[in-house]
Amino acid sequence: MHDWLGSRPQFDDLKGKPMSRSLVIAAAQLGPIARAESRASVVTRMIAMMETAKARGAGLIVYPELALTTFFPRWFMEDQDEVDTFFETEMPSADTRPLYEAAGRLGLAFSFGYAEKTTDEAGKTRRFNTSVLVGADGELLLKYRKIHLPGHRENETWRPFQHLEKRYFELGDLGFPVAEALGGRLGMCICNDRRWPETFRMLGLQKAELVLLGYNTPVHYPPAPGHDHLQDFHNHLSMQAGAYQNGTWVVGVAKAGCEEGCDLIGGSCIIAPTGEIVAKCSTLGDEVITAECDFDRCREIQDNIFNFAQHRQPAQYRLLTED
Ligand code: ING
Repeated sequence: MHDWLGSRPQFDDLKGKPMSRSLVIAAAQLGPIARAESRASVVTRMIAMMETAKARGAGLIVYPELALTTFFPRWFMEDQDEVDTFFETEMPSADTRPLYEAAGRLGLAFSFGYAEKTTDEAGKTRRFNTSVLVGADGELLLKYRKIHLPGHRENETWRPFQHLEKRYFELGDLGFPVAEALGGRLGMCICNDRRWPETFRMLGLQKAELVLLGYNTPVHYPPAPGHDHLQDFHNHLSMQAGAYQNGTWVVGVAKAGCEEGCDLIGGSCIIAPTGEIVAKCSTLGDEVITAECDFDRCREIQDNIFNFAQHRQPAQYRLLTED
């Protein structure tokens, strides 16, 4: 019997680090949010899922993109005041403070997406599709603003529903940050970002060990209706590839179900650095799944098949970053 343990090059020496950098992660898929549903009602649903996640030993819970309201880019709205009713001007706010308080009571870090309206240092109003990672103590650990904004800017009446993210949000201006948090190196992206290999590689080049993302993905894609039956496949294909090709855990969380007449895919899942789905939602409603994620398993990929220092050839990829 070959002594594999003796002969195999040992992964990184973890001297001085905790024996195992494992974290139980909960993916908290949200079912539909009606246009008229209050933020307080959604927060109540989110807190109920925090309780469930805690009962299963989770230390982190991940919610979808734009988790506080219905997916409003599906409608053309000319009145900016009406559009702004879907945005948050402060975080936490009176509506979301209960979420922060519950996280503190339960000792849970949490991540969620929301529409951010802010004022920059020049006093200009800015609007982003944003996600945050918050520690159990309420500390902002990481913030990301969506870079790949899909859809279009004008009302395209041929469509059964719109997808006006290019109209309502600006290009994210924070890059693809990675933070040391919860015992690992964490990054975030949002929805359409997951379809672009550049997103995961930008995080992988910073040695991300966990990528958190939320999504609102309609089953029907008006420009290519022949692909509607492939939405679940493309969802997992994108995230599994991103995980494997960069040796990182990926948690992808849906806003799911029939929301204001628009069917959104579910399929929320937790994916290992090998690309394997280790936990997956099986409904289109509010559903919590959990998995124990060992950050050290990233070494199996990052130290070998995708050891960038040994095998990657950036001088050959110049085309990738040309405009
Ligand atoms: N939603 C969709 C997504 O990228 C989309 C938009 C759907 C693009 C289907 C292509 C095909 O999952 C968001 N919010 O980006």
